Amino acid sequence: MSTRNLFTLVLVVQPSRILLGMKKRGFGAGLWNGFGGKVQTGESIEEAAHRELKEESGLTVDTLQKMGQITFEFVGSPELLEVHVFRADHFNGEPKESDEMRPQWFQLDEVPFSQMWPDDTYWFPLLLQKKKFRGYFKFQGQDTILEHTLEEVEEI
Ligand code: 8OG
Repeated sequence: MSTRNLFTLVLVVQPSRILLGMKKRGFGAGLWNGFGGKVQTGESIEEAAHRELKEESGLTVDTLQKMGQITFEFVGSPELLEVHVFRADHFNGEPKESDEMRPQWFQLDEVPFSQMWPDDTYWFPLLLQKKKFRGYFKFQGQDTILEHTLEEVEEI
């Protein structure tokens, strides 16, 4: 039996730039990513997305758009990660460094894919075009994708 762990990921996108954070510790350390983490017992996925965004970037948002759902399998691990991806086009506050993340704006044509999770190359373009998607990636370690599927969907 495999267990499923729910995670959130929020990308703050403006007309010409995107906010990413350099992950300072833990899973994905050394990589640029959106803001997110594990959904806790008793909270909804969307509540978790707001909470993690605030904790890691200092920002709050009024509206999160559901953009995608990605399932990750890591060879040798019985756990599946189910990551719920959101996009926010407006935010309140100023990006602020946290224990976990150092935020930085990137121009949309300068997204640092070589320092991001390798699957991001596949689905980021959809997110930036406001296309909804569903994906599956099978990893060997943190660098190698053995298999993947990715489809655009009407509703997520
Ligand atoms: O709580 P923690 O920071 O460890 O949560 C992991 C975060 O990383 C969470 O926001 C989900 C996100 N994440 C993965 N895998 C991948 C991935 O392959 N690409 C991106 N962009 N984010 C990922 O867990």
